[in-house]
Amino acid sequence: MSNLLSQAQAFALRGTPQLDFQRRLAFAALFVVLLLACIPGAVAHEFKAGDLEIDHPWSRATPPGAKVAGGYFTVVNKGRASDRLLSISSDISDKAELHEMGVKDGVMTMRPVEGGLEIPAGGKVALKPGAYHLMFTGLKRQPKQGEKFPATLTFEKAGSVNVEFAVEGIGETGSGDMDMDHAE
Ligand SMILES: [Cu+2]
Repeated sequence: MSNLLSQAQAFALRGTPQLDFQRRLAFAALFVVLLLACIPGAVAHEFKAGDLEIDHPWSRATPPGAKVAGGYFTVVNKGRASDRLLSISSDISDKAELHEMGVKDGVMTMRPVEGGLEIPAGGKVALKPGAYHLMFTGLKRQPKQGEKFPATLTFEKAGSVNVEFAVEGIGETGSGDMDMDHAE
């Protein structure tokens, strides 16, 4: 018995130097991958439509009874011509609008963007809280944290592309769209 134990110890000791730098690096990399996988939204997902790349569409969980939810993503235009985001649709809501934030009479307001949102050639546009964003209005159900819901984005040149919005935590940005006045 004690002989077996010492054999095991000897084996373990002999094994230790084999955990060389490369192997430690591999373990460290694996650890980082696992860590990222545990953080909601940290793993990016992207979609392509022609020269456009749509990075990490995400939304937020909403409180019970909420009628609107925001939608955010970044569009990168790798082409030589500008394009234009014209419309958005999703089964999760009656309508989806493109909004921009602005200050009117000292009050933050949101209003629909007229004529679509230009995505300049070689440029990128970020839809994010406090700036351009999508607003899913007339929610048919509440988006739940951790799920993904499908939506279709339609661009003037690149056409329609199906994407999935990853739903993140309810307090993901601090400044909620819910607090803002919607100018109709
Ligand atoms: Cu809005």
